[in-house]
Amino acid sequence: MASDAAREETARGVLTPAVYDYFAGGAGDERTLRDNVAAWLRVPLRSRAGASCPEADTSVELLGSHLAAPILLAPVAAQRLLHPDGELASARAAAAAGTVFCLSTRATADLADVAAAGGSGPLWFQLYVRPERDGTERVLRRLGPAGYRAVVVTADLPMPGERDREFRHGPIPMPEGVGIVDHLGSLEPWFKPSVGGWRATLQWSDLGWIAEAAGLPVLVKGVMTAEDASLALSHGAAGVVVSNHGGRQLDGCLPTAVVLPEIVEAVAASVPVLVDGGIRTGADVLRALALGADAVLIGRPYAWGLAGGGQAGVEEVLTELVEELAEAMKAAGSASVGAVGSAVLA
Ligand code: FNR
Ligand code: LAC
Repeated sequence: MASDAAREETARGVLTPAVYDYFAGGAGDERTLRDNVAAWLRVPLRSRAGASCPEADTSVELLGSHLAAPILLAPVAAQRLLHPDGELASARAAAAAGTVFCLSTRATADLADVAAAGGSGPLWFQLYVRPERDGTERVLRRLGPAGYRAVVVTADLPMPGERDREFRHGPIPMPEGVGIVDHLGSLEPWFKPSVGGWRATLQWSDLGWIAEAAGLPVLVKGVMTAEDASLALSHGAAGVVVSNHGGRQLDGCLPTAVVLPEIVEAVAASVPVLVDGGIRTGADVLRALALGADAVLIGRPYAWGLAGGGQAGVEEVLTELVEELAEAMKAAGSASVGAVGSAVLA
């Protein structure tokens, strides 16, 4: 979006350097972080005469939910470092915009409080598997009764990547009364992004008991190859999220725009394929749809909106992106999301 850079600058002005670097940074020398954004621009679009498509409907059905647009809020940790309302504001903004808020395991608000704030809006929960299965199962069993509709298992963070920009600051102190929750009643008053603590030994076979404990569809996030997409499917995944964690894990790995087509080819006929990483404009969303994605997620763009303007700031980001997507669809001659196909691409 045209104002993404401006929002980032505003956020930078209100955040401490440690918090800004945590949200903005990536792994290594941040090649993948930069390339995620640049790669979408290398996917050329074909524009059609305007009169051929005067209106565009951005709405979609995704895993049983009707969404106003295929643009979801990605799981982003520790949102009260950005704004006092943190995840509650993001959940409200997503509900107002008619889309999904995916809550991180490493949140600063309990999953039930986020569900209460989000009202009837569709909520998903991102799972980091704790070292002990019992604690993970107890969290998973809370999701259905609280109103969550899907679990997103993040598979690309057995331990944090080499994030120099982030790690040089050390643990980040939380504001008074705020902490990282464990969704089981306790709080951690420091945010230690560099501490793993999650099960480095997550196995494909774990998807089975995760789905059973939650009683919800399970998506696997962090899929970057056709092989892993097929493995996820054969272990019962209801969808995959093509993601390199916003360039925060393996620096030098391919941008998501480049690997998306092979994953679409492998599994999109069977399950939804979502993608995130570097999506900044409605035209980027159109590119992802044309390459075969069912929906996209955004991370940093809404983090900057939250930092600068709370719930209204996140709503503004979503409204702008949906408007841009509608304009891009019309310019490319696609009246509906279902009509977006490879003919949109040059
Ligand atoms: C993330 N991401 C992330 N993913 C996840 O599964 N669980 C999490 O807790 C977090 N936390 C997190 C914190 C911060 C500060 C960032 C920037 C990212 C990754 C996120 O869901 C998503 O994959 C990327 O942010 C997408 O890339 P863009 O849109 O930020 O370029
Ligand atoms: C991160 C973790 C928390 O990217 O997902 O910082």
